[in-house]
Amino acid sequence: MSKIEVGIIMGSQSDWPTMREAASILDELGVTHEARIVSAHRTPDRLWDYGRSAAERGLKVIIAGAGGAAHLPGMMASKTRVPVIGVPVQTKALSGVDSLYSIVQMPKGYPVATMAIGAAGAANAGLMAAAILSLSDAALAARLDAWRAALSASIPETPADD
Ligand code: RP5
Repeated sequence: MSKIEVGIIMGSQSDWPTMREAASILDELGVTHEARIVSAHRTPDRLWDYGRSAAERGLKVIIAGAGGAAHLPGMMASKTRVPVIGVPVQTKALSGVDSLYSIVQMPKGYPVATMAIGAAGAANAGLMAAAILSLSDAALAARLDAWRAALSASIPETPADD
């Protein structure tokens, strides 16, 4: 079995409909990944164990999604040098602005690469992870180039009437 390169973690089962956008992009691009529920508040020991073992397990990128008081991406970045991409999950109460603010404003020393709120952010997290891995994987770089070219080709030049 090939080694898992990307860890997708999220604070709750309720984050999965958003975070599976990242998983689906990684599937399309043939990047090995795993998905785990790891809550900063409800399962702090699981967070610690995941962060402590991430590098030695060979993970190259971690995508971390959370909503509300979204401390998971930042805490994970504090625990491992594996690059962390943060996805602010959209919330009902504050539309995900709370999640964004909780993730984006990290103190100097422990960066989190923060994406847009919601599904687009999760998909872009998958693409960003693939771009990072492409730096040392020519076959993946070619697949990512083809994915990007196909997206461009799918955009019509002129708008259509309904
Ligand atoms: C956060 O609280 C999770 O990341 C989730 O976005 C939010 C709500 O969680 P649930 O109450 O739906 O489990 O920790």
